[in-house]
Amino acid sequence: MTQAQFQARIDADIKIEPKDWMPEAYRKTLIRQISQHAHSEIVGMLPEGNWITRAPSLRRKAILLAKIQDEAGHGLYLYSAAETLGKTRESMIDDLHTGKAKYSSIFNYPTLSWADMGSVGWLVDGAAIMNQVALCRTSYGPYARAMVRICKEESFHQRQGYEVIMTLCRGTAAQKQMAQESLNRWWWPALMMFGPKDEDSPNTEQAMKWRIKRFTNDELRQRFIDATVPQAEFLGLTIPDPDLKWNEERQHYDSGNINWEEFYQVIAGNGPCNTARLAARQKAHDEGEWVREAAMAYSKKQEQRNKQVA
Ligand code: FAQ
Repeated sequence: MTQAQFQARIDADIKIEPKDWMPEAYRKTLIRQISQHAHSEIVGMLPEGNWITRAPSLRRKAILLAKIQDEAGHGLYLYSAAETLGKTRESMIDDLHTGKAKYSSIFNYPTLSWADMGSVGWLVDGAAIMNQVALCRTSYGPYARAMVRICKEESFHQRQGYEVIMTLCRGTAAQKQMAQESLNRWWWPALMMFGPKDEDSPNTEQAMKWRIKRFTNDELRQRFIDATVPQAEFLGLTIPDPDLKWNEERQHYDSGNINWEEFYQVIAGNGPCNTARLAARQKAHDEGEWVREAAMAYSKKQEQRNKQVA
């Protein structure tokens, strides 16, 4: 197949499957994006994991545990999708541990109060879904199919986060203040999740041509702002952006400038929790070695048995 024939398939919205011919750059872009996405799901378990022992009731603890387990599942579907492109899971995980591969900037911020469990669900899962609903129509089949299932779970996550915040907003003045303080800290990092401005995004143009991305970073960020502002108003919370204003002509909210210096510092490894997150991942990986060995030994034994039967 030629590059032109490949592009024609993409333009006709025919999904690309693992054994199909694809340009090397398409394969590389997908491995980069899907593995980064998988790492984000796995590292993303840490900020919430920090609150399992301190959830305020048994019901909240059960919900939080289930949500965090869902994120582990998302990571596994995504690693599997990336493996279909020819990269092994071990090498992806190595890239994460050595700092070669990125994961979402958002997970380098600390979770300081119970309200942060609400903000992570409402804003972080909310931003993730805005991006991921679009990815259900991405051009690579295994990635698109993984996203369908992930989105179903993420929408439950978003709602449970909103419900945590709503409960706090209907509580005492101190609880409402806790929700506001949390929104103040998470709003801007949530907007950064969508990536750099379109004009500064090196990968967007080609990814749009290949229909890996269906919308640009700025388009999705705008959608998120437009969807979230009325939710904050309903809660009686104030979004920490004095420049936020409905623009009648554009039929969108205008918003203030993102601190891009902060974003680039965080993705360069200098965010508040980067070192702690990677150390926690590395420790979990080292301590899980015996589990991997046992699982491999078991599957080898099964293989031998199957051969004997055959
Ligand atoms: N953080 O040219 P672009 C979740 C990097 S899942 C870190 O615009 P692209 C679920 C980018 O990789 C959240 N790095 O790049 C959950 C590139 O660097 P590289 C994760 C970022 O790929 C919830 C460079 O900057 N979601 O939250 C970020 O076209 C709650 C230039 O950027 C996904 O991964 C960032 N925010 O667009 C779990 C969705 N933004 O690789 C637990 C899939 C950009 O060239 C709890 N990914 N960079 O060295 C995507 O849609 C895209 O990859 C973008 C970035 C939109 C993230």
